[in-house]
Amino acid sequence: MRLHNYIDGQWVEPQLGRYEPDIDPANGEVVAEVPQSDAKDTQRAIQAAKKAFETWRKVPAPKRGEMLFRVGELMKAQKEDLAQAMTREMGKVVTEARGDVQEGIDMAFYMAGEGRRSFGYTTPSELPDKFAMATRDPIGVAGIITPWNFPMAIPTWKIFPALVCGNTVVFKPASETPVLAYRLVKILEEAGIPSGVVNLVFGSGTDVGEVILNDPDVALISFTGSNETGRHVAATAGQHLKRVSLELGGKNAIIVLDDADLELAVEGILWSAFGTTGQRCTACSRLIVQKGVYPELRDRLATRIRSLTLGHGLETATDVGPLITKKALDKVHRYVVLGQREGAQLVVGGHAAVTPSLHGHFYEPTLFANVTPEMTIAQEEIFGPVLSMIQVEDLDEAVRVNNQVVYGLSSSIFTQDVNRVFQAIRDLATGIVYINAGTTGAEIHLPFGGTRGTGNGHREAGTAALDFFSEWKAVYVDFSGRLQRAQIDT
Ligand code: UN1
Repeated sequence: MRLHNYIDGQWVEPQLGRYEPDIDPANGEVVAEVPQSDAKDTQRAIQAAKKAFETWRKVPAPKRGEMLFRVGELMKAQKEDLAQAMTREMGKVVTEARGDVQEGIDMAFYMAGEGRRSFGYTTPSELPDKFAMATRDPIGVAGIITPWNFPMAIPTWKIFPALVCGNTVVFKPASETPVLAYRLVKILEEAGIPSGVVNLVFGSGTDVGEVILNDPDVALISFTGSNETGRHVAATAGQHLKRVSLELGGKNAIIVLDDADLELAVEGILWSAFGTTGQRCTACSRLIVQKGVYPELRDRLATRIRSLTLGHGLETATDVGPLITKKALDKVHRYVVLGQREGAQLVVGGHAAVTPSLHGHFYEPTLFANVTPEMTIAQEEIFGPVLSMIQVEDLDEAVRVNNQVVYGLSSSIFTQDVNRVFQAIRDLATGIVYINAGTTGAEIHLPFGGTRGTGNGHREAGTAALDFFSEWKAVYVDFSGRLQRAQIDT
């Protein structure tokens, strides 16, 4: 299958006519051919979005919402097919791929409803015969730059609120997951989104991303990806005073206290650490354990990890799929080698998985014990199936360890003690906190995002997304028929 860009309502070839293969990471098969666009393609898309903004911003928000409702219906009808295409394209097991698509469906229906809400507020004026209100205004062209690990959910978190707020979109998906981006834009087209309102440009960060960041006609940038790229995005877009939302990953921890339900904790840990092969921003990569349960938890985890089945995500027996690329696999292994060199104890895993039936980028789910909070494997985001166990005395120390990383996306605590639960909620310095559940599984109607190195203070999803994708306008209506001076005529 050869994919095309979508510019001003037309499916078009990249002007240089260059294509790259999109590869199934579990078996190396070519899934699609992807356009390699350049600055000209990108500028055309930006100009189409700029032109469409003038009409789209005046379409009543409930009508914009109705289109998203149709998008949700279409996604629902194609859910299984989209999920299978996702597994083929980026490797996550199909049960999780279904969840990824479902997250997009949820976002479509939620944002469809925002078409009839998008609440502003009225407030009394300090002067008589004067009315005051604050409303949400559309902003302009939104540059949407998304990662490969949630190829459906993350684009929808950005594109749907952008649209319901009245902005138009230039969408540059990750090079690793073009098919899902293509399918999403096909659905938007089928749902009746007018020409130019959503534009899709495939290509590299240097050829396409840079143009989006630097073009003065792009007003907003919403980016999810690595910390390093995020800094570059912020610095570049900052030069142009663009509004920028960054979501840059995590080093998320699960805390297990002595009184925890260990069986439940083990389930939560396995799901959070090895689900999506550890390639979630919200994945758990640190386990902070109170000393009383440390040995038992380590042993129970080791047994369960050994029984996880690696394989193609479309096979029903598979628990853990491949990593996205060979480069990702090499990076994971470098961290594992470093962990051992720094003195951590390798309990399970620690190698690329080599079995005759697996030709993809598979890595054994890996558990380290005797990790100290300062070790590199306990500080840096690995983005793979590697879990590090740190022992602590009590909750105070657990919270300190949790908070001493540069990231602040999600955290979790397993305990039965309500007092310690509320202390944890207050003191864990992350944007998302789970009680008696793992670190993954955020729902779309709550704010998603993190503190410190995870981003730049914005939140996605929920009504927080509207705050990013709209501009507040304060409106004063004086019906006194005379000049009334605020702060003067008191
Ligand atoms: C991500 O990894 O970037 O909470 C997003 C979760 C999912 C979203 C993860 N709902 O794990």
